[in-house]
Parts: sequence; structure tokens; C-alpha cells
Amino acid sequence: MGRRLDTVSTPARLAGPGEGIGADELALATRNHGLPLEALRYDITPPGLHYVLTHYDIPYVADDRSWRLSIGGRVRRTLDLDVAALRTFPQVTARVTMECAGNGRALLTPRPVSQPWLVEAVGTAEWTGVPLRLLLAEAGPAPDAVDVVFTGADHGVERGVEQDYQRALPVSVALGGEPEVLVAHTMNGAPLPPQHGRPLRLVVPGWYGMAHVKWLRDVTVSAEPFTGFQHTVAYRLRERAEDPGEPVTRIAPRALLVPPGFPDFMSRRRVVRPGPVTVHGRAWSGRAPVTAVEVSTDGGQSWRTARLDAADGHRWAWRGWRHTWTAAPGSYVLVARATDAEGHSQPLDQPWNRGGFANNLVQRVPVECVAGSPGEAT
Ligand SMILES: Nc1nc2c(c(=O)[nH]1)N[C@H]1C(S)=C(S)[C@@H](COP(=O)(O)O)O[C@H]1N2
Ligand SMILES: [Mo]
Repeated sequence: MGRRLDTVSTPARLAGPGEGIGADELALATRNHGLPLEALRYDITPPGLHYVLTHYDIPYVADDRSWRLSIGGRVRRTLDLDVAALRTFPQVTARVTMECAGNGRALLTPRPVSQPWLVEAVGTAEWTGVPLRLLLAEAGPAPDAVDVVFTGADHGVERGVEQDYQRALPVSVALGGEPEVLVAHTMNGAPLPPQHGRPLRLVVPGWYGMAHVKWLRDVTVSAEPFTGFQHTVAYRLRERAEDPGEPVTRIAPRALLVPPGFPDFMSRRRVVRPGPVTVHGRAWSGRAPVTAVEVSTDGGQSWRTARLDAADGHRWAWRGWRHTWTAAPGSYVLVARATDAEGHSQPLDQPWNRGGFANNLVQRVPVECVAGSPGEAT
């Protein structure tokens, strides 16, 4: 680690007791925006409302036609493809809910100092592209292949380590058909926007966001396990800095509700009128299909079962749910909790780790039920 990089790039740390969000976290929060929770109403997140997370800078790509994707390493034949060549392969469209592994981090105590997500680092898009397994079949991976490494065009320094953004998948996942990993060029029917990886990105349904490498320029088949920064240093579940930890992979179940009523501008506390209130939202899991959502209006002491929307065949996308709550004047804390077919559910107490990853603590939405002024329409 060079001395000069030491001065610009500091080690990971936890916020001290009572330490508020700092200027560096605020700068990250303004670059990397979340899904406004009211946009959970849409099956497919409208353009610009999908969350964004970019570690370094968004590469400037003036002309997609000059972009090249190389596929090499332990293969019979190296491929060098432009976007037009990629479009000659069979195309697949998949509806995929993507969530940042750091979602919920800013609510943890102590708080890992990083992108300070509350709960909104999620979105659902329809991605069109070429199944990765078809590209790899064309290249012919060697029998000793272990990992497939994906490199983006973005470059930066993180915790003192200068790097291009790189992640890998086990060869079994890269070649697998369920989920089908895509090299996508299209998001919701249009070329990828710059912030979502223009012109090419990886889409790994069911996996946390870090696996979906944007600005994809290189795919390298490797006979060695990948040991890059984003695998062995970042994106590991560890309690103490010196633990090797476990890798972050698939998305843990989560339900989010559309905050009901209307918000206060500063506190964002919600106000509803007395009477029936439809509490609704979305739930997803990258491990197994969502089988139940429960709703509480008393902070998690008692629960009601929500009605799940009909399964629509989009295994890797979130599922809608709803519940009718009859509100009476008073203070409430709404909570929703998802469970998947493997029995994974959401904790009521924070599942803490040093990076604040895969934290699927339930969402809590404080609501005041206040009668309207006399004569006011409700
Ligand atoms: N090249 C590159 N790919 C990347 C990242 C990045 O910083 N660089 N961020 C990853 C992370 S951490 C997440 S959560 C998702 C976010 O994808 P989105 O911005 O399209 O929502 O992209 C992933 N792919
Ligand atoms: Mo992320």
C-alpha cells in the first residue's frame, strides 16, 4: 500500500457511540440514491427510481459501438465481442429484484461507516441480454475452471487498495441455468442508463447487488479461487476485523411496506386518518420463493397474515402483499415480516456484522392516526 494512497483511503471503521452521519457518508448518500418507498407500488421500478450504488465513478461511455467484452482465461477460444455481436446470441428477458448487500446498514448500532442505507436499496427491473452460459459454452471453459471473474471499467481505491471493480462467481453458478446469469444490454426495454452499467452489465438473479458487475468489460475463467478485494476483504460477514468471515451471496428475505397516509417533510413521520387503511408492499428472497408476509401495527408484539398477490411466474422478482388495518386515533409502529419456502425469515433484533451486510432486520414505520379537522374530506 503506497504512503500516498494511505492518506486518501482509510481503513474500515465503526462509528463511535452517538457519532452522527459524517460528511463523507453524506457525499456517498447523495451519489447513491435509494428507491422512494412509495415506488414499491410499481411491479417494475420506473426509470430513475431504481436504487443506485457505485463504488467509484460512473465511466463515461460516449459511444456503445466501441465497447468490447473479452471472454478469456482458462478457455479453448478467447472471444472479443461488441454489443452488436452479443445481440446475435439468443436473448432472454428476466424480471429481477436487486438489493444492495448493505441495505439497512445505517440503522445498525454500532454503525459501520459506509454508504448509509436505511431500507430503500432495492429495485426491480426487466433485464434483457445473453445467458452467460451460452457465451461460456462458445469459449469452452477448461475442466479445471473454478471461478469466473468479472471486471468492470470503473477504477478506484478502497481501504488503500487500488483496483478495477471485480467480482467472481463459482463456475457452477456462472454455467447454471437456474438462476440464469445474464450479460445484459437492456433495462426495461431501453439501453442501460449510464448509472446502471451502460453498455453491459452482469445480472445474477437472487444474489445481492455486488455480484451484478456494471460496465462489464472482461470475463476471465480461472483455475484458482478468486481472491480479489471485493471477495476477501469486502462483502464478508464477520464480527471482528481479523475474522476471515463468510462470503455474502444470496439475498435474505425482506418485506417492505409502502408507508401509508402522508409524511411530515422533515421527520417523515406518517399521518393517517381513522378508518380502514390498506397496508401493502413487496417481499422478496433470493434463497427461495416468499411464502408468507405478516404485518404488525404494534411494533411486532402481535401479527396478522397479509394476503399475497397471485404468483406471476417471475421467480426472481418481488411479490406484492396487502393487509387492511382499521386505524383508530393513536400512535402505531407498523412492521412487516417475510418468510420464504426454506423457512428463512426476518429478525426483530439486528443481525450485526462489521460490514453491515445482509441485514434483513424488519422495517419499522411509525404512524400517527389523527382525526381530520371538522368538515374536512377524509
Ligand atoms: N463495475 C461495478 N459494478 C457494480 C458496482 C460498482 O461499484 N462497480 N456496484 C455493485 C453494487 S455494490 C451494487 S448494490 C449494484 C447496484 O446496481 P445498480 O446501481 O444498477 O442498482 O451494482 C454492483 N455492480
Ligand atoms: Mo451494493
